[in-house]
Amino acid sequence: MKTGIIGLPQVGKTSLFRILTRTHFDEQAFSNPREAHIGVAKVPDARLDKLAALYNPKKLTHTSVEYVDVGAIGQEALKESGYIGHLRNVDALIHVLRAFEDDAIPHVGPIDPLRDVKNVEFDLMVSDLGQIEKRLERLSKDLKKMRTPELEKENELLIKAKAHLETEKPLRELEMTPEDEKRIRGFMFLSEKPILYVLNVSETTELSKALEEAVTNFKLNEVASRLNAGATAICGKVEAELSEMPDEDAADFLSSYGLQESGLTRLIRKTYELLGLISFFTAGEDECRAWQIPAHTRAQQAAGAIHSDLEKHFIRAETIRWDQLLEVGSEANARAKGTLRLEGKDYIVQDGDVMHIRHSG
Ligand SMILES: Nc1nc2c(ncn2[C@@H]2O[C@H](COP(=O)(O)OP(=O)(O)OP(=O)(O)O)[C@@H](O)[C@H]2O)c(=O)[nH]1
Ligand SMILES: [Mg+2]
Repeated sequence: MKTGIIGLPQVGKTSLFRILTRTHFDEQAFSNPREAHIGVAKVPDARLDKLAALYNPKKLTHTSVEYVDVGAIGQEALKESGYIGHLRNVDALIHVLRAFEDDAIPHVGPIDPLRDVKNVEFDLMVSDLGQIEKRLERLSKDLKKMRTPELEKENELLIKAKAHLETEKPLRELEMTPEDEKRIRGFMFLSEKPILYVLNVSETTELSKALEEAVTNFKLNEVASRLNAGATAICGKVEAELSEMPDEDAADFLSSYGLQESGLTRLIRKTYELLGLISFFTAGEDECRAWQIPAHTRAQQAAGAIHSDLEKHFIRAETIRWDQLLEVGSEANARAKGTLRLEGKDYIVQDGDVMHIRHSG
């Protein structure tokens, strides 16, 4: 699962990418503005850390998400096949918005994140519209030669999508039947991808308050409440300093700003939600591990995330919520107390379940 980092020029996309993925490229790698940077971020999970404290495993494995940092967005960039190709391939978007004051870093006009949201959204929609028009032209030719039900349905769907875009609404706000969703997936439309608006705010002494109130203060509540959208705030400058510190110092540094966790942790967690992912755990002395699955996955498919054999030969999943397991101290105790559940293949796995898959063969 990949998340693309987009935004206007010089808003802090690459700085954010670097601290998210803790990648230390040499400057050379960043010299070509059209080159995409791809990196992986470990998904922090305090629940998994607590399980690890109980089991003291030889190995501890978190889940991860991939980020792609592309150059500044704009109608010109969106005409380049390399640029657009990178963006089409992501599953969700993070839109970084300039909200920090710094006269040394130029920005088009005054600081106005809501205006920037609208402008970039517009560019995404124009790009999708262009693609739809091309496909519709092709379809009208094909339909003259041969009318098949599938072509007609596609034609109908694209006409609907076009009308929707023409009212200046992104495709992520278009409600579709599951069949149409499947049909539209192949186009990888940009305005269809779930989006998280990230305000990059100035450093202040009362940063905790500033971050909490940023979405409201910069008037993003409305756009963030729309279908498949969300918003959060981060202070890139503070995060950059944090990422250079040893963990002990980081905790002190955070509390000096009145913060409990790094904005990065929050941002990665939000990305996870945006992608519609949840985690279940396997725990033991050898390894404690988080596994990522889409929300609403059945137990048998979830077992497949661990190994395809476990899915094939699935019998039952011994299941317990992570905090219940911590409370009783071991799976054996949980079994004795009756809190360890035996779930069948159709059980919908919940975020934070600890599972032990029983299988034949
Ligand atoms: N004051 C301040 N400056 C920042 C912040 N984040 C980034 N910058 C500065 O803004 C400039 C641009 O940062 P980048 O991270 O390269 O921005 P970008 O969005 O990747 O830029 P392009 O890829 O060129 O569009 C750099 O000089 C950064 O040091 C921030 O939170 N506060
Ligand atoms: Mg950049």
